[in-house]
Amino acid sequence: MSAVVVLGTQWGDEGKGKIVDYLAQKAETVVRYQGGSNAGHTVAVDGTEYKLRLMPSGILYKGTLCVVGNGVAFNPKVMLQEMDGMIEKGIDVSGIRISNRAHVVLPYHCEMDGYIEELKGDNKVGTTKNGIGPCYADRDHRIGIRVCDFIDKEEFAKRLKENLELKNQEIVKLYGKEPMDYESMLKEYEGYADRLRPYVCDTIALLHDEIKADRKILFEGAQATMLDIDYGTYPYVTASHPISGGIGVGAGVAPRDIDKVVGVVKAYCTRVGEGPFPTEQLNEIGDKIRDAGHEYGTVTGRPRRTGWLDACVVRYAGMLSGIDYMAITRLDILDCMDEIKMCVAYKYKGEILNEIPASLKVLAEVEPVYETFEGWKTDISGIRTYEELPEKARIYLERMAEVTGIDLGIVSVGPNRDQTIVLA
Ligand code: 2SA
Ligand code: GDP
Ligand code: MG
Repeated sequence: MSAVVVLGTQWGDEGKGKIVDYLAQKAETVVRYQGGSNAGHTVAVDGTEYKLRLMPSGILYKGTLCVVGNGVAFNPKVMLQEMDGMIEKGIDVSGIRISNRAHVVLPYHCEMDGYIEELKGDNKVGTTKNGIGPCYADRDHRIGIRVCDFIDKEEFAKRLKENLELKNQEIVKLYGKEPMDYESMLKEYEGYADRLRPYVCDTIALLHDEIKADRKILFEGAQATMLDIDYGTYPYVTASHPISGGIGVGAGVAPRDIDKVVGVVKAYCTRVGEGPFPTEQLNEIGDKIRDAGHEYGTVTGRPRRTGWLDACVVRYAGMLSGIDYMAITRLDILDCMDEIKMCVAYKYKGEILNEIPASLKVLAEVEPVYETFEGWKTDISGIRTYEELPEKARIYLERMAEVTGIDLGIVSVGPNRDQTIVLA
């Protein structure tokens, strides 16, 4: 087994960072293939928490290659802040490789992300304002600036000038805001380019060499299936493809070279930002889960919306990404619950639905069909084998596997590396 994918099955923040870090012990290369600094992956090692945004979660193992693929919306400023933070903590960053084909997030993307949201008013997506949508939109309009152009001094100066002239028209005329200054932006970003140049390469060729050499590669999904631009709850989605299919376009690696897909499933469900969430609990249960789980955005600090596990969504994720097994995280957060519910089907106008509705109008009206489980009401964070888990917890997990049709592979009972149960 040489290429493994780890991705989110819900609306993000499932604990992908922890699972990637756990599996990265055996990996030689960890690759990000989509998203950008909107991601907030938390890894806890020996009591220290690392919050990673653009940096692949393999960085904490010495000697691991950490690849930022061509599908990533690459923010040089955030990358350098993260690198500096790592260096300060004594972590080696020499394994970072940045794709020369990735699109660069520039300050006007972040500004415009905010302006567009403002203009949308009540219809806003609830973005992280990291410029992700505007950066990918420029790629699709074929005016984006790629890393290969960014590190080419002459080319960058020229392209930034052309782009900023265009963007300033939009900023002033459409959004009624102040134009942005070319000279200072050029100076600042030329400085970033100078520092990042040594890390830039053709990551497609690099990954193909790795595959040929049968080296162990881990692909790290950011955001999650229900935030996929095509398969998620559009338009309340991000602008990339977190599903396993995103690897083809975001890293240049063909489907046949993927050996295993791991779907990370939070034992309950959260969402940050706007959009439908059928199992949301806008009540004291939701508050209890948020408090127990400290559910606040890693990047923005926003309180996350909380609710019961939606097995329909996880089953859908399994289908879309070909998930081989689930890594269930944060089971320990449910320790305090008297009873736990799981949505096993959707009802719409009295009928059971067989698929996730494309129409948000329908999705907003579906009625979750719940099964209720007794809570185990005991601290499971110190348990290290599946057999030792309370029977009530095992019943819940096994029903999850049954309804989703996906095997259990890992159960996580705490943020630390050792709080991980691997099923035989
Ligand atoms: P964007 O910024 O354009 O990608 O936002 C579009 C939608 O995607 C959601 N989104 C996320 N959802 C959960 N977690 C994310 N990362 C951070 C975290 C978020 C944070 O780890 O907590 O700090 O708030 C993430 N990134 C994007 C976003 O909420 C919009 O619904
Ligand atoms: P990601 O974006 O999917 O990587 O998830 P986040 O890092 O945004 O949020 C997950 C949070 O849960 C982080 O603070 C992790 O350290 C933490 N975490 C991961 N797995 C577990 C677990 O099994 N139990 C507990 N209590 N925390 C966990
Ligand atoms: Mg997160």
